[in-house]
Amino acid sequence: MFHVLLLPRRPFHVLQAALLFFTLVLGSCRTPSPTEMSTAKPVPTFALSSIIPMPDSVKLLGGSFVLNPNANIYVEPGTVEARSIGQFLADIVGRSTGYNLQVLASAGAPPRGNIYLTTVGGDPTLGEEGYVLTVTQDLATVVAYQPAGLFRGIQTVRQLLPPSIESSTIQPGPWGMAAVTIRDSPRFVWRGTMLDLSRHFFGVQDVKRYLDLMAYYKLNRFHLHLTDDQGWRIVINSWPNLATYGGSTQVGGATGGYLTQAEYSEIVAYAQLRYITVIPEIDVPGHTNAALASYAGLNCDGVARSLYTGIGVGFSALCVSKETTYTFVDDVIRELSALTPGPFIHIGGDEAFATAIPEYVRFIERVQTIVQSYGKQMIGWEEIAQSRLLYGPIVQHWYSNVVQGAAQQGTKVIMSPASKAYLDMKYDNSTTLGQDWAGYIEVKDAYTWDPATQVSGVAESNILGLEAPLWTETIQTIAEVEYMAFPRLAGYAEIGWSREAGRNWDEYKIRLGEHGSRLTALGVKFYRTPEVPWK
Ligand code: TNX
Repeated sequence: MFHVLLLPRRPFHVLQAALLFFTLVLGSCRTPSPTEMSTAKPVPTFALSSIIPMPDSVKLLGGSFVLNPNANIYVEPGTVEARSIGQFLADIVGRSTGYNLQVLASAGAPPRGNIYLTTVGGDPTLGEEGYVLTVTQDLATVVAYQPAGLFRGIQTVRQLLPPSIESSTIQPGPWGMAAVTIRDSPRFVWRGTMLDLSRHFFGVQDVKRYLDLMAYYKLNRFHLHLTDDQGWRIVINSWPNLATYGGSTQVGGATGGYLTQAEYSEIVAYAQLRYITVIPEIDVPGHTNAALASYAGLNCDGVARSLYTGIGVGFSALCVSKETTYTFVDDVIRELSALTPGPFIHIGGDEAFATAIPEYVRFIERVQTIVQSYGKQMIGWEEIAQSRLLYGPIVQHWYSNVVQGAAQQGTKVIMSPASKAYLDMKYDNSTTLGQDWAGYIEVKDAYTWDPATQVSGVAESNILGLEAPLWTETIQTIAEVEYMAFPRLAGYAEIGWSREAGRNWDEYKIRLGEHGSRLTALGVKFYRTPEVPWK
């Protein structure tokens, strides 16, 4: 049996749908080739049915590669990053297969039966994250221009293997992959999610778990909402009370917590190994009650506020007319910039209802010079577009059309429309967690929109990509984070990565259904929407 599928870059039409069906249904129970006849059971293979986000082009070659107990992973000699990417794959595959895969060096193609990761011959036109994955009966090879592309490519390798490859305990094989050629690169450079550590605190282990799940879907931006009215979650050495006092509670009044600078750095390093950039957010001038409680001098009346454990917004404000406020902002941004290798600092700027608009505008204009002075690119929620923005900032859309003007003047936009991309919105009226002020967001609603047509006047060329924020007023545990994020986050990942013209809910929901068993193997207790035929 021999299928050739080239997807998508062009509308998904009936013929492709028929071919896909043929592949999905028959691809996993095809006639064994003569060489496989000797094995006891046929090797199941997964191809198009199992990859999220959908790659740019997939060509099924017929036949399969079987990972055997003596398989290893080969990389070019002397490539430190490729070696650590190989180890990442070896660890995952090793846990479920029980095989002891070694990462070995090989100049040129290794012996048959192995996995090969190389940047030699990588195609620069596929960009930093693009890759070509070729699976034949002999070898599984990922070639990429940059290590980031190798890392994205091995996520596809994981998804070509059976779902039980994700299990943390040894599973029965066989471990087959469909023979295939995949050429792949992302549509958008910004494919992110945000976690709110302030309303409820999540520590290093929880954050790492979230990063692992992001990586599986090829996401590359992790926005950490580190401060808000309910808690300040990162140590700032020059203002120590922020964390120790301002971080002591959370929504509902339970004990809060904070990241030490070493823990923050540990998160950044863990993200880096997954080719994910961390964007720290310090939300100013509103959403600052925790800071106003920690230091009386940040208040215009010089009186420290009480700690806040409710879920209201818009009531707090730094005293924008006091010089102390700018010393504070400068110190915080200086320390955060030094800890953050990524080029971005997010300064919040949303819902500053307790600051008069002209003062807000001036405040943001001054803060941008502080961010600039530490060599970082400023990001802010869409409200900052009211200010005269210099130095090429990035504006994050969430609710209004205020970004239109800025976009038309060349400011880049991240799309996080609350009614489509807020992971804290309930799925439907039976969801017990979450909020509903922006509406319910069922899994289909989360998938069926396009960032490039969401706000009129904000076109594809104005957009860096999308980000799905998870606000945690109602979310207390990592299991609850996972329930709200999955399966919607897989859909956002596909919106960010795959070509719009090839996206189609009826086709996607089949692949998502197949990911039910993958998410289960990963230990994710996701929302089993009735819209999807789960496996
Ligand atoms: C609006 S979106 C907020 C957050 C809340 C969220 C709850 C944005 C920039 N601000 O402070 O947590 O709604 O859904």
